[in-house]
Amino acid sequence: MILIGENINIMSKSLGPAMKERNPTPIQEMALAEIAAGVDYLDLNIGPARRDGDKLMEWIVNVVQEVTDKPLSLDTTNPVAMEAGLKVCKSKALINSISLQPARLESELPLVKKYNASMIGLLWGAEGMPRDANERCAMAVEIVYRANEWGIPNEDIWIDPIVSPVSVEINQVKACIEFMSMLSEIALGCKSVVGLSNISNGAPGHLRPYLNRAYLLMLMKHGLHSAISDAFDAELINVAKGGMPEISKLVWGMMDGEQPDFASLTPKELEYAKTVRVLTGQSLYSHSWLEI
Ligand code: THG
Repeated sequence: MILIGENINIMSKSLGPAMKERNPTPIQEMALAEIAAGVDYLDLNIGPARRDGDKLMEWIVNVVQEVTDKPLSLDTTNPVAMEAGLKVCKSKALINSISLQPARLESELPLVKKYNASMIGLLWGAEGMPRDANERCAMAVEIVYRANEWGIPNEDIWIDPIVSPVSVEINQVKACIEFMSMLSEIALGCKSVVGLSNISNGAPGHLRPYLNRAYLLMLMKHGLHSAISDAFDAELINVAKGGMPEISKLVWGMMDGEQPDFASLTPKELEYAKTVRVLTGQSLYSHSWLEI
């Protein structure tokens, strides 16, 4: 499992202002802390970056590269900012992301080729978000076809099915799992990636890690290749690296229809089992799901 640290983003209360003021220290400290926590890539999320986005992306890539040579995932919807980052990126960059909107494909697929980058193919189409696993499959086939037309090989395409919050739409939560089980057959050699923390968006902060960890394990059952995730949840990192085999056995068993005897589970197993019931739609999400 490849982990992409999500923590350098313009929405962050401390790093957003540092980006605007061009203050490198907090960003470099965050980069080093994420790496110490065990991530493989750093996501640099500067948002839509409408004004001076190219200057900001060039600056932040350079600032991070002063302290590390870890590979970078460049996260912006501004194609001019994207190219400015690609120009100065020393390692093979991951472009986060390219969606199926015709204008985005035309402006960004050439950049993948020109800079020999990898790309996240975001399953977001002209009509917005896919509604189920089948629409995700159709979109994945389409984006791979379009990328191949530009000479981009499958191993450089990381498909992102778009994770939605469990508090919003359980059917979409299930659809991403189902899609992940189909991906290897429809897009041979492609990789997969999710924005894992999306699953717990809207949940109280202290409860978010439980959702993130259990959903990661569920996606891993179907061979998830990588996740953009919080670098500072040590248990999540452990799970991602295969460190909790007894918990994976429990979770994967439940996904195959096993019904564990809750009375015989350890407190840790119970956390995961209750969360899996919510994420599979067997119990309804509420902020108190762990207490029930
Ligand atoms: N797919 C792809 N890229 C993505 C996403 C995706 N990039 C953005 C996002 N989704 C993944 N990154 C984050 C980054 C931060 C948070 C969630 C997802 C987050 N941050 C806290 C918050 O907003 O409450 C803390 C912010 C802070 O540091 O102050 O939740 O799906 N390809």
